[in-house]
Amino acid sequence: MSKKTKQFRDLLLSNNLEFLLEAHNGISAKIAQEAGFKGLWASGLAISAQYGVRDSNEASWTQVLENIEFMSDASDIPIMLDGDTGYGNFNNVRRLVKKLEQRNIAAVCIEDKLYPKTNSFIDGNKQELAGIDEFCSRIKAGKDAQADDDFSIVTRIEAFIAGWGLGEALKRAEAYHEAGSDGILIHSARSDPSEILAFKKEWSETSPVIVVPTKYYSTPTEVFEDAGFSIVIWANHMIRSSIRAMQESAREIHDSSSILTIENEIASVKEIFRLQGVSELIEAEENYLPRKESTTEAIILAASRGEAMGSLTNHQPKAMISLKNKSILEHITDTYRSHDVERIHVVRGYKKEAINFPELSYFDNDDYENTSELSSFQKAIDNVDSDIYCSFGDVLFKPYLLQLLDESKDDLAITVDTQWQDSVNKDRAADYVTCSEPHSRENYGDSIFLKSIGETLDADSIHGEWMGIAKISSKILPMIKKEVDALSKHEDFHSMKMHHFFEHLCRLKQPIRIIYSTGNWLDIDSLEDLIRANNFI
Ligand code: SPV
Ligand code: MG
Repeated sequence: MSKKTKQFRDLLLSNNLEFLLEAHNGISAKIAQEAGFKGLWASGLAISAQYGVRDSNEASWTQVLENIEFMSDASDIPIMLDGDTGYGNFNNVRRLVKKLEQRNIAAVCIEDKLYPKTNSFIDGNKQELAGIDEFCSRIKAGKDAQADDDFSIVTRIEAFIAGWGLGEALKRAEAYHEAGSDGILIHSARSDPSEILAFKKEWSETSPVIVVPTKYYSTPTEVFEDAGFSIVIWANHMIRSSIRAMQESAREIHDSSSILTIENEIASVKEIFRLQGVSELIEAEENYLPRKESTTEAIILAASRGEAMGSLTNHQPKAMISLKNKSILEHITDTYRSHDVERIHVVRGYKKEAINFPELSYFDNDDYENTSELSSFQKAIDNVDSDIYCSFGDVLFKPYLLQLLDESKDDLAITVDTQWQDSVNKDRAADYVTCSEPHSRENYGDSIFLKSIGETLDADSIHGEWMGIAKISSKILPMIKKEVDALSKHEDFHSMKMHHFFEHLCRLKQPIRIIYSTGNWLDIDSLEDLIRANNFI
């Protein structure tokens, strides 16, 4: 893309009618660009309004400069600053031009009034015009100061605003043109375009002419096109639309003491992030920040079909069912990644070809139809040597449960939900546990261990339900592998689940640390669970 000064020059000199939209800060500049505008008008009125001050040079010129620096950084299209009178005499204009060039501003428009100016629509006919010669000195000094030949200085004639008429406007245009002005902005406060059309007719093609139809807004755009104007500036419509939107939202929130009714009427927080370019920062962090990679790897057991999901699993395993535009499996891997787990292994079985994310590694349990969880687990641990988290392809959970497991420092720890009676698994197979102590406020800080686990424990001995999430240290992995191997010789191995294995470890007196928690996980076994999961995410 060519430099912004050249882009603006091209707009000014193009044979078509071009358009600038007002913007008054970084985000409005970006929004205007995204709408398709090829250039921006950094309006003095709008910039002072967003600061909450009057368009009478109450905001200092360096405050304006700071603001348009954000606009320039937030957009790729050229900006013409409404530079008011140039903020003083020739000396101020040349310093302004230098500072604008440093900030990649393509053009400035200066108007032939005196500092401090006020907005042309406030008592226009009382406004004093600059002397022609003095104003020409501002133009000349600005042109001499610019380092880039393509930087443009547009001069704005206020003769109509001040009630001087066409003759004065033309006289001034001629003088400004002679002084080096790159184009004329002819301003009018009439509600019809008669003044600007009369000017254009006389001025003809001497230099490009820009108009600001704020007051003669009902004039069809073809009129400007047919008259041969260079640029139309829609000068204040972004600030006006945002004011209206903010007033309505503020009133609604105040009157209803709630934000519920406007939630869907306003931009989402995600949209703010998009406009701010948050995704670019996330990518940059990947590039620049040192990785705090966890050495713990994850194993997700996802071999089974999940018949209870009906036709949703005709062509894919349950773990691939979509929830809010992402598969259940991706939600789980996102959880691991948010906990900085880089290496994630998935044990596939049913319709394994449906799971093929390139960033995951896979072990296949091809005999998934005749085997159960422990066989899948075996397929994975035989190939892993680091600390591992283990969970299931149908269990969603919050990352903080991984943190709790990390804090335990035990070689084997599992998370247990104390509110097993409220669990969705209440009337179906669930992994109930009896522990060395039930959960209670009194035993906070105690190390509590598993005593027994199974689907058929007596209700009065149940202390909770295993959530399906475990952490195993690499220290005991050789023992774990050996014990799974030993069990695999057993004739019931094909039907063994993870709870059978943990029960086996309890018998061997291997401590299994219990991490009590409540909620924050969800087992997806039925269509109702799927609906619940939608809310969980
Ligand atoms: C501005 O947008 O600040 C302008 C145009 O100078 S006007 O408000 O019409 O004077
Ligand atoms: Mg202005």
